[in-house]
Amino acid sequence: MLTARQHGNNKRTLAMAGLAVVLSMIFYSVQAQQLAPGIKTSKAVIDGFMDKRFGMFIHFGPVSLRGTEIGWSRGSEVATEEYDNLYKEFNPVLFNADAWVKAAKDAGMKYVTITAKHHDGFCEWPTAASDYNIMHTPFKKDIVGELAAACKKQGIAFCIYFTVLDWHDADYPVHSPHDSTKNVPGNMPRFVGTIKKELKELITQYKPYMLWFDGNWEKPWTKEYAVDVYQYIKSLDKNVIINNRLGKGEHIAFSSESVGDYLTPEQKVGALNMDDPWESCITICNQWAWKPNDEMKSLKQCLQTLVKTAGGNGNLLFNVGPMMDGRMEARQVNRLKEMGGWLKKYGASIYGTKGGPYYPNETYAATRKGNIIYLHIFERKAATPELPLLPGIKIIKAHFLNGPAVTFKQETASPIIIDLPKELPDAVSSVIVLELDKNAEQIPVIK
Ligand code: H79
Repeated sequence: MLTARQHGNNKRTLAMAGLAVVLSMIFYSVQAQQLAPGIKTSKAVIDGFMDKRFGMFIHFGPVSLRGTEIGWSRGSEVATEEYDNLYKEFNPVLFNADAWVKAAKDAGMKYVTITAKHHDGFCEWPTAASDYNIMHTPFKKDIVGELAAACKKQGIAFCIYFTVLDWHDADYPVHSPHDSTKNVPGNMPRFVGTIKKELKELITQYKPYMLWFDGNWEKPWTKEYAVDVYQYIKSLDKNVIINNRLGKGEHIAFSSESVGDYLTPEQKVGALNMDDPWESCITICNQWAWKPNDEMKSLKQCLQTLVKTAGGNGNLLFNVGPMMDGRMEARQVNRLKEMGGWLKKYGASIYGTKGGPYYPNETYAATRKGNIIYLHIFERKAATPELPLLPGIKIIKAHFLNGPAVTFKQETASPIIIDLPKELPDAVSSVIVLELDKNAEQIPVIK
């Protein structure tokens, strides 16, 4: 027998369940309007991408003849007419796709992303969609195609950067980010047709592993176009990974405006996030495209950027801008090689790991895999640094990665104390392996 009160509760429960069903139906139909079910990139594919942790971004184009910023310097540092004619003298005769890919591999990078088309509209492959492409330069070689082939040959994932805005295309309503009086009505449906044609070429000819979209913030681009293009791409290759800049909204968080698989903080290390996949894109110097004497990051800055990114559970897409002759600068290639040297020794603490459980800071970051926490020490600020305690978890053993044992003290209710030697084994980032009695990947994040 039910009491009146229980009866009331049951009624309420039923009503709540009914409401939940209705809400989930509404949610489902909203979702269905956005993306047809079953076409989202699978978790297994995204997990494989996130395991790679480190990739190379390459910003290259006729603008390297001026050494100013790609896209953005058009109509500011370089007059528009001058910028739009640079392709006529673009001849990177020392371009060697194998050398670029080797630089990426020697750095320990697992993927390469090339600017097939930046905001200036120039296409680095022989597209049938527009004459403003590499075949109309004195160079006349398919940069995208040669790079795709070199990546395949050397066993590294090949990816394509493609912006959804084009200040050069008459159909696109915005013709300058610096001068809104140049805006025209344009013809967005036709423009979207053009980019679909270009994407079809890129996807079917070069089989990219990932597409890195950009330019989504300008007004003409809408979420509806993004959903349409996402579905179109997936009809050509259901496994291609797509960053969140195909959709609208913020780079660093998903929202109802988002379309795409992962978040894209730019020029900063993303915050620790165990739920959403993310990749920070950061330049080795300051400019995306090559700039003479651009200030280059130190090895310490480069490596700590990578370690903090992995420590926050993200990937790093590290950018190089090759010179107008097609070569990457020797000093940049050397810096990348130094990063690769570190990764050869300590790569187990980066590739295929998860970030956390500690938040990265200026002194240390942590990554984890199975029963291990990799503690990355940037600086010996104290002889016996303290770590927040790990409730219910026992550290069985501690040692430097490929190195000697580390002594430590762990008590139930106080911070973990690590005994550091007078000199850390690595000047840039030393890795301590903490072997736990439980799976480290299950530990909730500790502030
Ligand atoms: O391709 C690279 C940038 O060109 C592109 N995204 C990365 C991957 C990008 N498009 N827009 N933005 C970045 C944000 C705009 C930043 C700007 Fe600026 C600040 C534009 C003008 C001032 C950066 C700094 C570009 C020129 C100076």
